[in-house]
Amino acid sequence: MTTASPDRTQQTDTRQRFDMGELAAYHDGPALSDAVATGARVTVTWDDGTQGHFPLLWLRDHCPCAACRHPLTRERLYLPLESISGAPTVSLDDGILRLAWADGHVSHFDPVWLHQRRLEEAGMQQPQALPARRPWASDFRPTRVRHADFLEKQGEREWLEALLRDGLVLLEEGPLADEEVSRLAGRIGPMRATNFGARFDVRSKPNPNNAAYTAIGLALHTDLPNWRQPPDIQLLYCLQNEAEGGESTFADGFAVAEALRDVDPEAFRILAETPIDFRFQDEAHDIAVRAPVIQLDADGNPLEVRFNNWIRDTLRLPLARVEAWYAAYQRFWQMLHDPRHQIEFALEPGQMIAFDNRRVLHGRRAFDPNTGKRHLQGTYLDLDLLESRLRVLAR
Ligand SMILES: O=C(O)CCC(=O)C(=O)O
Ligand SMILES: [Fe+2]
Ligand SMILES: [Zn+2]
Repeated sequence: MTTASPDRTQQTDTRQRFDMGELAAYHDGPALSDAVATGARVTVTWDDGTQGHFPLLWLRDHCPCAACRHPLTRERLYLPLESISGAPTVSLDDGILRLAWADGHVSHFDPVWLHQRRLEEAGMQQPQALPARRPWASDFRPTRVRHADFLEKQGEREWLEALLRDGLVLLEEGPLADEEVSRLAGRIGPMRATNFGARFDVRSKPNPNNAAYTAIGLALHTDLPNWRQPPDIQLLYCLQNEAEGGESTFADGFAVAEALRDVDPEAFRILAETPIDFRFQDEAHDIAVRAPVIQLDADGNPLEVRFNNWIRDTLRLPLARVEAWYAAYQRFWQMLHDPRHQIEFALEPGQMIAFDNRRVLHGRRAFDPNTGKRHLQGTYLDLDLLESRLRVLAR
């Protein structure tokens, strides 16, 4: 430890650290014009006129120095278990907020970093804006991104944004190459494996353990609602689609749930408040969960739709509630399959459809395997990694 101008050394260090990690959000923004300690808080004023109030323990907890946040992993080291004794000395040091704590520790805060984290009286802004979900309008058509563009930063970003916003996006003009779906998925993150494998082939098979592996039509459904956490994102890459039939169908489960709430609030309430059983069984597995068809978040907005009639298990409900549950299910089923809500198109070889399996339902028309081949390759991804990828691309 040197005794010569420790402040100056720390200041230089601090600047460097502002380029890193938690402080990476070092964008343009207002400068600080004033900072004062007011009781157990620090009140700062930016030169755009905004003010922010930060409790002392919050500031101490967010100190970006190398002792409080690991300089390599960028993870927090400070543990906020002690109350702050004594007010810090508050000053502006070349535009940086400087707090000298009573115990001798010194913290520096970047003005823009602080501005982005202003604490509101109620509610909080999201840490980083991801595309907001947008319900499908009646004329909704999926965004299309060319395969060659997806391989560039800008195209991949467009693809990710459309997928997060609409819950569905179409990639096109891709190669007719085995495993192309795995290569594309690999750009985002590791494939999410299930009891059907990490990568699955959709075609009519001799001993199917799943309706998808036959030639029958598939009504709208979500995949694997019998899992506590069904896969978030499904990718289906079309390699062959010459058979008659086999058109793909999709519906925005959240938009239709909201439409159901409008026209039949009681049906909506029943589907949201009644857990039912989902279960898949074959030689090797027996995977089951009890959950409602429409799951709501803490604000009452749809968070997840579980809809798959093949693997809906025995309906175990109190006798008095059985008929009303079926009526609600029928209503939701009809609305989902209504042409006003359901879109339909044939996937072309070289196209890949990607969709949010916990929001958007998918299905297909029956096809006739005697008229030609139909072959899709599919996999799943976690939404966390899509969001991660978008944040990384936005850096
Ligand atoms: O054959 C299709 O188009 C879709 C099959 C399906 O539902 C699935 O693979 O999850
Ligand atoms: Fe499916
Ligand atoms: Zn510190």
